[in-house]
Amino acid sequence: ISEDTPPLTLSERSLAAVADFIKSGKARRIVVMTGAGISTAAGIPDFRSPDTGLYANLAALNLPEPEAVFDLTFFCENPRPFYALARELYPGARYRPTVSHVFIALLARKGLLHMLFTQNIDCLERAAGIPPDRIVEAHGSFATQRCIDCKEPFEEARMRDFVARAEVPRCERDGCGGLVKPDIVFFGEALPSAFFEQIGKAKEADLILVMGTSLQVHPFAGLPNMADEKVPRVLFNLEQVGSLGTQADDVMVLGDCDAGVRKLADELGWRDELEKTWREL
Ligand code: CNA
Repeated sequence: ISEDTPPLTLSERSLAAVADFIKSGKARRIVVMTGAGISTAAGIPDFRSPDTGLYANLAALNLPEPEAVFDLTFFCENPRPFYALARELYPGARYRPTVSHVFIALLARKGLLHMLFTQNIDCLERAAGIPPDRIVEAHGSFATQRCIDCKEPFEEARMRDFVARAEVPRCERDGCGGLVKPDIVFFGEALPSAFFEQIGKAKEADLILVMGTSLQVHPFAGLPNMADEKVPRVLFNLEQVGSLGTQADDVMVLGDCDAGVRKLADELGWRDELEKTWREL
């Protein structure tokens, strides 16, 4: 968008104007859309960042292409690469929510979070205290797992042991022996029904915050385009992504998302509360 195109809703394209919009009470249904970039500060690598992303570091696993690690057909033939990776991503005491997670929890605490759509499977949203009924885990999570053949659920404690040893668990139901897979969405699998049930929330947004995602995976990537064009959208990301930056009320906060969120918290007068909540988590 050219610099002289005036915004339709905000007073200007800046974080200060976004904060004014929230403080004025005009943003009561904030919808947040997140990806792996909000968890990198917790020590969990994303997929696509050059050098540090998981895809750049999968060479050792001899994959035909990096995405194969989340491909169901490939998993059935060779589940080992997935379980090598699962050890890195598995939720647990090892990882702590980031400032960005806690900012979303503050939105919920203040009654402003309409819905969080996350692509992450690390469960850090819940750990940050965001109420489960405000979270759509669009790509599932590591919270549950089952046999891919007979669908029998597999016990969590046993799963944790297998993942810690990077070993492949097999269904223990009599005579089955099928591969066990966490309920995260692989390429070629349908998204959880919650995604489709809640997708209307993205249309109802009066402010959209997109954080730490390359918006490469569909249908999630379409979410930021579902609200009216007059709805302000803020991107907190290292790089420009999707259609962000093409609408009159798009505010681009390029750089580290925790740093961007701290700036917004400053403008809102929430910074002390943000830091205190994060420290005490
Ligand atoms: P991605 O494709 O790896 O993109 C990450 C995006 O975040 C990129 O645009 C980066 O530039 C950006 N980014 C990285 N670090 C930061 C930072 N500190 N501040 C701001 N921006 C940053 O990941 P997506 O989530 O877009 O891709 C979807 C996949 C990734 C989902 O299916 C996830 O399940 C999967 N994934 C999840 C995790 C996790 O749960 N933490 C980790 C790795 C991959």
